[in-house]
Amino acid sequence: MSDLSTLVRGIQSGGMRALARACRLLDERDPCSFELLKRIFTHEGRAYVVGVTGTPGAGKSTLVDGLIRLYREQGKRVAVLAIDPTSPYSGGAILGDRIRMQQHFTDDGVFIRSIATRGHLGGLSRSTGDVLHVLHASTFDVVIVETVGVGQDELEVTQLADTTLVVMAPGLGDDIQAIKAGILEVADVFAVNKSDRAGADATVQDLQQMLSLRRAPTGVSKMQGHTAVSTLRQAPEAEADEWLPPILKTVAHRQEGLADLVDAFSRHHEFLTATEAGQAIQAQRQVAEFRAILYQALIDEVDVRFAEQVSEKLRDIVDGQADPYSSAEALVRSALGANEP
Ligand SMILES: Nc1nc2c(ncn2[C@@H]2O[C@H](COP(=O)(O)OP(=O)(O)O)[C@@H](O)[C@H]2O)c(=O)[nH]1
Ligand SMILES: [Mg+2]
Repeated sequence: MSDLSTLVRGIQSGGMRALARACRLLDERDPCSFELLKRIFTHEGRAYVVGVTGTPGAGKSTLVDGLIRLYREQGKRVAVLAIDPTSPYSGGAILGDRIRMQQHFTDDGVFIRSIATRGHLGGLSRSTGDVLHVLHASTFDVVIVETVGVGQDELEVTQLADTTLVVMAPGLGDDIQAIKAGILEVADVFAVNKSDRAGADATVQDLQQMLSLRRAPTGVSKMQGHTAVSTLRQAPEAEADEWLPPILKTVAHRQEGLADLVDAFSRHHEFLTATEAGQAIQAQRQVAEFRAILYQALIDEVDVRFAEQVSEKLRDIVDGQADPYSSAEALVRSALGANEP
């Protein structure tokens, strides 16, 4: 397939049209997308992936906008995946109009793509993962994945990131709920955005307290005197092989605190690559990703090769001739029995 080879070369050389086309193939679950993913997969030169999540209105998109600017000033090539298709980026809200989006960012060092949350039926993180591999194969230094809110889907998507930034803001009132939704567990760095507003310090304190409670069973003594707020270093109480999420104050639209954020990202990236604990986290992510890819491949194969048998079984179940458990067991046996590894 020379067409596919052209596409692969286009992706590898960072061609925007090739990237857009690859994303479209993945979106549509085109039959050649698996082949494409096989061909472009790379262990080398992967982009560093930052996931950005947090309550709607906290300022995620504004922050992402500022981060793009900062990384571009450093000469880095940046890709942004907006899981929320309504995310407004500077120059106007783009609502899925990718052509217009690209024109707003006339900068050819920036690639932006929205991933529709609808129609993915729980496969959102898988399809986001596939797009990430296309970006890894391309020329980007950094990929930022912004989610719409803090639902289960979003939390799953952030697990694809090297570093997860959780954005909070004072006065939203639902920060505590967000924390309860499991966000504390996924956060590697916290930003208390809108620090130009009253209540920012209270939000920081709430977060600190939450973090110390979580750590209480194993690390009470280490948390004493823990003041990670706005410090550039990792908390000195942290053990060498442990990451304590720093809490940084930001004012996104004024670019305040963003350099410190990027600095915290670098330190977390370093933690992931240079410590045993970090490497274990990465290995665990590879396991999870492989399982997801394997299961999806099995499902796809069964859907294609056993469509008829599946309908037959289904008819028997509906007619009261068979139970779903025996039917599933029989199908799995006949599907796998043919070529046992
Ligand atoms: N006062 C203040 N407003 C901000 C700040 N960051 C973002 N905003 C505003 O907050 C609103 C929501 O921002 P947005 O980035 O769309 O939030 P998202 O829903 O989390 O992506 C917008 O009107 C922003 O201009 C900030 O640091 N301070
Ligand atoms: Mg947004």
